[in-house]
Amino acid sequence: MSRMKKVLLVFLASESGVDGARSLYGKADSKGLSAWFDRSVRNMIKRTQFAIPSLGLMILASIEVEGIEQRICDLRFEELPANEPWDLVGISVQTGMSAKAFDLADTLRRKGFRVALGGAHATLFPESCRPHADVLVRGEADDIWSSVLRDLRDDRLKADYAPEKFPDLSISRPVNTGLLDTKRYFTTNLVQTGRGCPYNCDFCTVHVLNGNRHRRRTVRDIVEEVRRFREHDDRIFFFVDDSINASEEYARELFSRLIPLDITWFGQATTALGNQPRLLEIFSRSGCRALLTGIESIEPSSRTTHRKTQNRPQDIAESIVRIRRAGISLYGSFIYGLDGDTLDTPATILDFVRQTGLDVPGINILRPNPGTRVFDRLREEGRLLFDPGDLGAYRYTFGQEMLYRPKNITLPDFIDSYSRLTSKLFTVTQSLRRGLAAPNVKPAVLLFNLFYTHLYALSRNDLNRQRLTLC
Ligand code: B12
Ligand code: SF4
Repeated sequence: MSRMKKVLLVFLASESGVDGARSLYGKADSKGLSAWFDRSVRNMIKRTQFAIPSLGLMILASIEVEGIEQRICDLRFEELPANEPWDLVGISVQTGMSAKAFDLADTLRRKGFRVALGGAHATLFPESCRPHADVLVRGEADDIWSSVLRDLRDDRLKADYAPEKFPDLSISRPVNTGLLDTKRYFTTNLVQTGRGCPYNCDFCTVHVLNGNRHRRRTVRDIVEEVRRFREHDDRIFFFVDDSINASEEYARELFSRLIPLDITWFGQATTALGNQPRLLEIFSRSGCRALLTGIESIEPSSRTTHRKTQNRPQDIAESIVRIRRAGISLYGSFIYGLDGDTLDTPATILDFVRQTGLDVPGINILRPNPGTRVFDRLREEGRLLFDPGDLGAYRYTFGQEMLYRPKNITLPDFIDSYSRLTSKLFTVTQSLRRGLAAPNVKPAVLLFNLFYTHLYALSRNDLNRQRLTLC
């Protein structure tokens, strides 16, 4: 009988950002007390806040094919076990980390391993992946991965795999969280109820990657999954959906059925939730403790230009107040630097944060990610700061680098105003105040704010370094 074939599924750490921000100028590698402090905070941020496994790789690793054995390697926590005889190494590639993924793929191939590339970047830019891969998998791989595994087993691997259509999510595909080292993560309870988004925000790729139609799993399947996951890990659940309240009726049914299970959970929702009182009450009763919401902009002209047209701006503030009143803490994510923004925008954001009492305000700089409409438009307008053909240059950082020229504000003014905004919002005193005022999970809100105080200081330093080269 032929031997079991071994497959390793690899998740990369991002250079900077949620996996632990570090200076783009290498300060963390220097010696001394401040470098030690930066490294310690970085590790704490990684461990306490974003240490969650990749659901995509959990799904793939749970697919059972006779003759194949799969393992997940999370490079945020472990070295790649290159001394073992892997028959195929699958790497999940995101655009901002594509350069790093390609380096790893090239090194592994030089050592004689076969490499499969998949994930968001392989779907959006297959041609850029091809020179670095033996096998290229485009799209959502829930079904097609079993074909890859069977072909590997039968020695007939092809160079290209792509599903003909999006997977039907109403089919049950049990995920096995037992494959993970639970202790590494603050939770392994990641659940996705649906995919696809009917909106077309021009800075986002979700509607491109997962389609414009919202596909949903069955409520029964999810309730069973929650029960099963809980046997293995009784910590908090994270619903990774981009907007968990996208379909009110569906969400009402699902979370009503979860009430008796007595879990606690957090997720991502639109502020429309504030106008869905019955759902809000069900969320609260089913154990929702915190939500992330993409406010993006409160400048009407920016919202229209970037096609963020759902939810009227005037309703957003009232919605936030209602959600917080229901006992749910809110992380509100803004983007500064949109095309309708001016030097008055930071003051509007500050007022809005004060007025609504947002628990964690996340202030992002517009990031034109390759594959988005805004990237194409800024390229046409000659406003990108790096070679648009060099996709790897558009790396992910924590607000540490300008990638484009804002429309109405010069680069130096933009960097100054962004820096002033984040230094006003994030201080130790403000963090304590927000932590104490949070309607729920006060220690987590406090920690988030304190970490952001550190991260935005790093962002200011790096932006000011970049400014010297730009102006
Ligand atoms: C939860 C989440 C996180 C979590 C968990 C990390 C993670 N990557 O799983 C946290 C908060 C940590 C996070 C961090 C980041 N994230 Co994030 N995240 C998400 C979110 C909301 C859901 C991810 C998810 O679980 N999806 C469900 C699974 C089933 O889908 P999937 O991961 O895409 O996997 C499927 C396919 O892509 C494919 N596949 C994936 N990998 C592989 C590998 C192989 C070998 C194969 C064959 C197939 C394959 O098959 C899977 C099953 O169908 C998505 C948005 C979204 N709707 O997907 C953004 C998203 C993935 N994140 C994104 C970004 C930018 C980031 C950060 C870089 C942010 C930052 N500035 O630091 C970091 C990167 C951290 C890291 N090391 O990856 C972008 C990626 C964009 C892009 N074009 O590459 C997305 C798409 C959001 C967006 N709106 O643009 N994220
Ligand atoms: S930002 Fe949110 S609402 Fe807009 S397209 Fe992306 S997932 Fe949909």
